[in-house]
This record gives sequence, C-alpha cells and structure tokens, in this order.
Amino acid sequence: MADLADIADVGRDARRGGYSRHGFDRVELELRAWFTEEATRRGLDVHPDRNGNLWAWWGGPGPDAVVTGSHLDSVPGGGAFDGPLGVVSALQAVDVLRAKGFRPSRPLAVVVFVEEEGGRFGVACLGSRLMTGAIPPEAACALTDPDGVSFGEAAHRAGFDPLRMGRDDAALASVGRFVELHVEQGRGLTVPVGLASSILAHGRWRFTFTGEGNHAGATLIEDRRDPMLPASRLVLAARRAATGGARATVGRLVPNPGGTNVIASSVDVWLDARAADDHRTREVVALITEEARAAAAEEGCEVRVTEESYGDTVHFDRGLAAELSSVLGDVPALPTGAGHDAGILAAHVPTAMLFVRNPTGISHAPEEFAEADDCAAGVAALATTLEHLAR
Ligand code: HGY
Ligand code: MN
Ligand code: MN
Ligand code: MN
Repeated sequence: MADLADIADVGRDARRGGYSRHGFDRVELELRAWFTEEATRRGLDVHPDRNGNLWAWWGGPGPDAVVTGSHLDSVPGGGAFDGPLGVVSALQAVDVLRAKGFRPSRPLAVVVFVEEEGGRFGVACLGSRLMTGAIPPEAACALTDPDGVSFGEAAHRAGFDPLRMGRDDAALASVGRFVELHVEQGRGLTVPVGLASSILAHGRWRFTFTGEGNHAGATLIEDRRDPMLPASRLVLAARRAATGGARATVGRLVPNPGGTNVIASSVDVWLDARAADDHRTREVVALITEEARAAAAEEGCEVRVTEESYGDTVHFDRGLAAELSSVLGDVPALPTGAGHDAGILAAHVPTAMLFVRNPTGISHAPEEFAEADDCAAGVAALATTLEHLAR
C-alpha cells in the first residue's frame, strides 16, 4: 500500500534535518517516479500536464472530474507530512474504493502539483499558478534557484517544454471539484479530521539593501554603509507590525558576499506577511516597508522592494464544505494561515480541504507529525468524500 514510509528516505536533509525536496530537483524527480509507479499499479493513467503537474486518472481525463491530490516538494528542512500526506492518502483512498468495488460515474484523478512550497524558485504554488494563469509563464520560467538555474531550464531538463507552459484551460475544464487533504498546520482541531473554511491573505516581498562592502577590521564605524543594519531593523519591524492576528516573518536573510570578516555590500531579506484580509496585509507590509526605508536612509544605504507573490484571502466553497461536513458527520471547519494549491484552484473550481489533526501544530519543520490513527481517519474521510462526489 502506498505509504509515507515508502519515501521516508527520499530527500532527507542531513544538515538541516527533515526533508529538502524541491521542484524538478533530483529528489523530487525520484518522488514523481515513485508516484507514477504507485498510480500505474492501481490502474490509473498518469499524464503530466504542460506545466509539470502530474495527473493520475481513473477514467477521463475530465470533464467534471473529481480531483484530489497535493504536492511532494517541501520547504528546506521540512516535515514528512506537508504535501506527501495528501498524495499518499489519495492513493490509499483509491485503494479503499477499488476494494469495495466502487466504480466512479465520473472521472476521478489524483494530482501532484509542482513546486508548491516555492522552496527552490521562491514563488509558492508555482504549478497550480501556472495552470490557472495566476503567473505568466515567462515570469515563472525566469525564476532562478540559488545556483542560478531557471525554472524553465529545470523544467526543460525534466522533459517539459517551457514554451508550452501557461494557463491550461483544458486541464481546468476537466476539474469539476477539487479536494485536497493536508496535515493541519496549527492546533485548531480537537477531532481527527476537519475542513478548511478560509486561507489568510498572504504574500512574499524581497527587500534588497545595498551599502558598501569593506573590511571588518580596517573600516571605522563612522565610515560604514552597512546594509546589515537596516536588514536587522526590518526583522524587528516585522515583529512589531504583526498585531491583531497578522503574521510577518523573515525566515531568509542572505548577506552578500557573506564573509565573517567582511562588511556586506548588500543584503537580501525575504518577508512573508499574512493577515485576515487584503487591507490588513497591505497595511502591515506598508508599516514594515516604511521602517525599512527609514533605516536604509539612516545608514546611507539604498533599498529596493519587490513583491514576489501575493494572494488575497481564500474563502472555500461554502456549499461544498457544508455538503462534505454533513457527509462526514459534521466535521468542524477552520481557517488556516497556510497557503495551498487548493487556495489557487478555489478561484476556478469548487474546492475544499480536509485537514488531519496535528497534535503539536508544528509544520515546515522536521518535528511535523500526525498520529497514524488520525491519518487513517483522514483516508477514510477522503474515500467517503470521493465516493460521494464521484458516485
Ligand atoms: O507558505 C505556505 O503557507 C505554504 O506552505 N506554501
Ligand atoms: Mn507547506
Ligand atoms: Mn502543503
Ligand atoms: Mn584579509
């Protein structure tokens, strides 16, 4: 049976702990091969789409298909469940339905979206954003990883034609409903399985502070234009601005050139900001940006701000959520601060998310965990959902 244990050794990150599995890298290609083999073994027809997403079809493709799935990539040093739990649970739900002799009256598919975390190319949900036209293919293909390899080049090496990437109306038209199962990220659930009601508005901004590179020992303090100072003040400004349920995080700060005995010439800082609605998110980012600009000016540095990705609040389809809640025995629906491919598709097709309880709430870290019984309850809920929607 397809299981997280099958891939437990794929993409382990010895240095960071946890897993580092990124779009089109060697590890993710190994995971895609594993998925293709597992899906084929179940008699599903596996077809990649033009944007690098993998679709395993039970009948179809399309129209009006019931689609489930998630992603196999991770954040750097991420946990084992975020993404793969949704893919493994989908395969196990297919096993449950086939074992009881269920025959879907409409096509059913399991999809694996590429680069959901943006851990390599910096923009989250890249595969689902490409498919829905939420990002122009030229912009997506021009994104580069820390080694300077572009998404277009990485896709080409994986056998995809960057020139064919972009909004895929045929793929979108084939989807009647989309349901993603995911490990809960946070600790809102007191029962094994819940539904998502909404996703916070959220985005990523890149701040590049530029000063003057110089010698750490030979340069007097008064002669410096050290970009690390405004970068550091941005980190603290993010914490101060994130009030009233808003969240602002700097998880990545890269000084250039990054020598211990070198005053950086520039520093790149990535801000992840989220809040209940667009207005509040923009307000938080504006506060932080104002402080960053003032800090840069005081230190004689320049600052350039780039919005790298942004998505407004997602409200999942109420009718579908209510329908599934009743089919599943009144499971609770709760908001989430985490983004998902389901959040991208929700603007195009009726979409729902099933959450599996996370006892610690920790995610995007090696400690991410869900109890086996709760995972089994998630598979049962997904099988019931798919049978209900595809019967
Ligand atoms: O960033 C997120 O919330 C998602 O895990 N990509
Ligand atoms: Mn994630
Ligand atoms: Mn995820
Ligand atoms: Mn020297």
